[in-house]
Amino acid sequence: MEQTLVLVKPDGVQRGLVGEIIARLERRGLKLAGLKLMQVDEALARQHYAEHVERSFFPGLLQFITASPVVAMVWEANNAVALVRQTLGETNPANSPAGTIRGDFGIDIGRNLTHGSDSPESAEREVNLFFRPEEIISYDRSLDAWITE
Ligand code: D4T
Repeated sequence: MEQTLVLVKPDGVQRGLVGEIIARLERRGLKLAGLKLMQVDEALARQHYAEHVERSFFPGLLQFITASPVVAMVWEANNAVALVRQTLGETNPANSPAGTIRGDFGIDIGRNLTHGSDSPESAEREVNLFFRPEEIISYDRSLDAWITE
């Protein structure tokens, strides 16, 4: 089954939105496969955001993501990457419809509460960056037949 990495960023943790964000992904029907509170250091932040290293917002992004703990999660579903990004909303909360996490709780692009992998290839890279294999657990849920055909 497809996996994706979700981060509740420092703003989401500080604002007490961890439970709300997890609840929305659970209610959608996605399955939680990994979860931890962690402090992102500069080395990990640089790896995670390597594609943005030349961008003007990079220094601020680095400062923000390392400023306070994040909650890192692995979620599973068929099409998990796309489903999660739809549930999170657009990168810029100002463009995110109400009903999405960023649309309901965010204002600024630099405080967009969450991260979700943007492709299955990125998801594999990012899951391996944030989790050791033994930290990801595969298990059956008895209600799966009521969520997927
Ligand atoms: P993340 O990676 O945080 O889920 O965001 P996205 O995948 O949706 O968006 P992204 O990679 O384009 O941006 C990464 C991160 O940088 C912040 N950002 C982005 C910013 O502060 N200013 C900007 O102009 C952009 C484009 C927000 C998300």
